[in-house]
Amino acid sequence: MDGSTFPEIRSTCPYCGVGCGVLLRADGQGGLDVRGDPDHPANRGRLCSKGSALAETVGPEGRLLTPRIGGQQASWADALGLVADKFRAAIDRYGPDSVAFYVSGQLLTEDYYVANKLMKGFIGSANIDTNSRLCMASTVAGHKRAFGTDTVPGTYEDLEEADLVVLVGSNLAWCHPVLHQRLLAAKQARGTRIVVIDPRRTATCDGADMHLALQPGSDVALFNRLLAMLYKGGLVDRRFLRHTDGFDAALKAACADDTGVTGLSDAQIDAFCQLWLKTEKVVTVFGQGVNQSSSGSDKVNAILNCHLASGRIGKPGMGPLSVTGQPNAMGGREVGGLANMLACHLDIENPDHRTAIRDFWQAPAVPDASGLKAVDMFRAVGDGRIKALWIIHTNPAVSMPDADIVSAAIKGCDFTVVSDITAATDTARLADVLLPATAWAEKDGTVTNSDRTISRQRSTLPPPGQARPDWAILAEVGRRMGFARAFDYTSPAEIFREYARLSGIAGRFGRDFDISGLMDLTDADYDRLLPTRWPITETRRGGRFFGDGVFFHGDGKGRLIPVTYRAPAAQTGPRFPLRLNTGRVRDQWHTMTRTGLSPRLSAHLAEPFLEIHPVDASAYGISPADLLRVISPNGQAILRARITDAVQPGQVFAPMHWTGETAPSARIDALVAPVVDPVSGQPESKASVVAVTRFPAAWYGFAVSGGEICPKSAYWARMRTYAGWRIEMAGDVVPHDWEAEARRLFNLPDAAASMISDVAKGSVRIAFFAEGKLLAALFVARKPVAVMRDYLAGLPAQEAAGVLSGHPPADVPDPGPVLCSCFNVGINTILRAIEGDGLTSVAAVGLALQAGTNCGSCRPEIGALLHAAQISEAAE
Ligand SMILES: Nc1nc2c(c(=O)[nH]1)N[C@H]1C(S)=C(S)[C@@H](COP(=O)(O)OP(=O)(O)OC[C@H]3O[C@@H](n4cnc5c(=O)[nH]c(N)nc54)[C@H](O)[C@@H]3O)O[C@H]1N2
Ligand SMILES: Nc1nc2c(c(=O)[nH]1)N[C@H]1C(S)=C(S)[C@@H](COP(=O)(O)OP(=O)(O)OC[C@H]3O[C@@H](n4cnc5c(=O)[nH]c(N)nc54)[C@H](O)[C@@H]3O)O[C@H]1N2
Ligand code: SF4
Ligand SMILES: [Mo]
Repeated sequence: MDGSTFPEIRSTCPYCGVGCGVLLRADGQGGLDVRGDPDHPANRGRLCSKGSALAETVGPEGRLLTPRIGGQQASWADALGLVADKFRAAIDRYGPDSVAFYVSGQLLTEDYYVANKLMKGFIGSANIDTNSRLCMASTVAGHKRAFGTDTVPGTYEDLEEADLVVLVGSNLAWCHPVLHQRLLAAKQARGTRIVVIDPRRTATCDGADMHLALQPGSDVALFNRLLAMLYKGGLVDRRFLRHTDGFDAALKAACADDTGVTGLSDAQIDAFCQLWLKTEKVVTVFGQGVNQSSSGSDKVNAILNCHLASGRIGKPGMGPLSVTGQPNAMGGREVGGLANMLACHLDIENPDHRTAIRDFWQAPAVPDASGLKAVDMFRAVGDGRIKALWIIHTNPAVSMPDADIVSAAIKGCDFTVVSDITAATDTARLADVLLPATAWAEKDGTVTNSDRTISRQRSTLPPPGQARPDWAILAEVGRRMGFARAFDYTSPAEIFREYARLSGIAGRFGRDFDISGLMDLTDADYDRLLPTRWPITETRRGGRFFGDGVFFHGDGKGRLIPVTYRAPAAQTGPRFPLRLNTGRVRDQWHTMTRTGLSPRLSAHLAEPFLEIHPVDASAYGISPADLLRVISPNGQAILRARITDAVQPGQVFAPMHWTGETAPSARIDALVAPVVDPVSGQPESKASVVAVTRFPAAWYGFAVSGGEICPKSAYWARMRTYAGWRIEMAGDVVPHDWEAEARRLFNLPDAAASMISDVAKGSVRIAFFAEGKLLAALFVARKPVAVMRDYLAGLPAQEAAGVLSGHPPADVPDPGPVLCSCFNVGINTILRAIEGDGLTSVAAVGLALQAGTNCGSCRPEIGALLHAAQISEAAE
């Protein structure tokens, strides 16, 4: 069939919580055309670099195609029979709390609903927790303390109506790029002021008016000062405060707090507070710099206190806005995916809520106490209390703090099931049973984004192999465990209707989450469902919360919570002098199982790294591109040094994305201590303590290859390219025969080789050819290898006679690392245009090179290059 005859299907991007609409068209050969949906309210046609590259991630590569038991291919009947038997046996022998599910904010609502119903209603335990514990738990706890429910008061439109937007612990430019573009467009249109509060200078700072590089963990003290200033400035909204309790106590705590801990000058703090005070329409956006902290819930409430005290909440252009990470982090919270919640924002501690749920599900048992939260759950796996564990749609062997201990716990568990789309992940390698799930483009269901908008994901591609949707796998296990009627679902629409009906009951308890207006959707209605913001009832649709002063605590009032600064749990000292911050890069998604398949996305930052300040680098004798050994009390890593003043002295930053599959010595969570916020149970992923030394490499290597590379060295990190792979390596022992080593590395025992070596310099260069075309090339040196990587990465399968020089022929300029991944434009190309043609604006760079003109995700980085060029010109 001609590709153009396939219909265009509306769906939602499977990455971040912005929840952009996409239009998908199957190309008839297993591939997909993807464009932004101009009618989706979240993005109105825009996509970021990750969304634009979705088509490169849907192929068959790496997919898990059949169930496996003990590594051997198995039938669905055998695999599911075994799962049901093992869970049943553990429950019968050790009780319902001896089993656990660890699930994900990337599950669709329908998948999530079934998992939660099976565990909390039918197995009768609350031991279901989710990776949202590592992500949104502090926000959930903060919202519940202040509002009585986990409610996001505002909407995305508030960003466009605000006059001041404060971004706290959020690298919006890289992590929610389309929302960031909406904000920058608003700035251009109406002069919105933007303040970034982040210990690190990020791409988000490039579009900001003010950057407060506070000390890690000190946000509470900063917002406490703001609360005190609101009071002193007479800006407390007394009328609104009548709808709340706790102002006096919160103010007292705030006034006693010490802003010295922020490391900011009084002038900086003053400038920020004055801006806040004099601007009525303020939105405070907060991300993981707030949540992933041992005082995360207090940080959230410190922010909410200021909005409540000034009455700036739930009105156009005003309010706190927690940006969710995963596409369905919100849906998971709504559905009760956390161990301390019931479905539809009902409370596990409330006997009436429990009874309502039990009656609705006709469930044998609903637990009356919270289950194990993620960190405690994996502890219980480790010490044998959990006998059977099912991990769905998440990769905890990489992403949990203390990842080495978590991996060992999973490995040691009596029985572990992993449902994934990818055959080889760090977690899948530890499973007893592997179950193949259908992936994003193959499945149907709904997700809720950061502003409560529910959107459909719609299947566009056929499932490969024997893959099945997550809800169907869960329901089948439910049936096999003896709950035939409760899990007799045949479609996601049916699950959604049941869920919408349950939310109506929650609504009658006065809960916020009520989508009962959707409970009578026919299958056809569900298929057609347009993006809709909840609540959705007979009397109410979407809108904002709390502007009217109505809250969800028993007395109908909101609460200000007294909070005071607490330092991060781990203290730096002589043994571990540096504070380790972790987070994300622009073009990779978490453990890279999908974005890592895209050559386009893999070209932006091709290696794991540690950002370290020049002052620390010189104190530790570190030069650019050195490899560093990074040690914490919990584990260690080897990372490439990036010397930059984007981080402060005494602080270092590393990305979270690399894994045993991509760079085994760079799994950063091996170093992160499993300390949590006492209220939310969320781990402190951003404030570990480490020591750094040079890794004493005897040799450094860089290689490109058209085929798989099988590295064994102490350090390696590999990435996809259009021509195959590229890899960085280093070792502490020099192989005695480099040609033999290279043949092994590339699995090319017989290929024709050409080689240059300079024994005195420790330099070796080997290339392998077949029929005049390059198969693979290896470059080795005693120092970090100086070759033009981005040029070499394109050479496999080309006639590349000059490859061993490591540089392009003189007339071909080196583009440098890719900055604009849509049009494949490198940094050097952009710099040459800025300098050579005297370009002074992002728009001019776009006109000259196209860079930044499609998805726009690289525009902040182009801005930074322009800025740096202007500074250096001024200095000349
Ligand atoms: N490209 C990309 N985008 C993503 C994802 C991805 O993997 N890749 N993942 C998605 C997910 S699940 C999530 S949760 C979001 C996360 O989105 P963000 O929260 O924006 O991302 P992070 O990089 O984790 O952290 C944000 C910032 O917090 C800062 N920070 C660290 N400590 C502190 C502190 O004490 N105070 C303050 N104020 N700031 C601090 C860090 O320096 C960092 O710049 O991104 C989503 N979007
Ligand atoms: N140090 C540090 N650690 C962190 C963070 C940090 O900032 N710093 N951030 C934390 C946060 S906020 C988050 S959200 C987590 C994310 O961490 P994870 O959830 O562990 O990371 P992902 O790579 O998104 O894992 C998703 C898995 O699901 C699989 N998958 C994809 N589609 C499907 C599907 O449809 N069905 C099924 N069954 N499987 C599928 C993928 O192949 C992959 O293995 O990491 C946390 N860990
Ligand atoms: S901002 Fe990017 S990653 Fe997030 S939903 Fe939109 S296209 Fe997907
Ligand atoms: Mo997240």
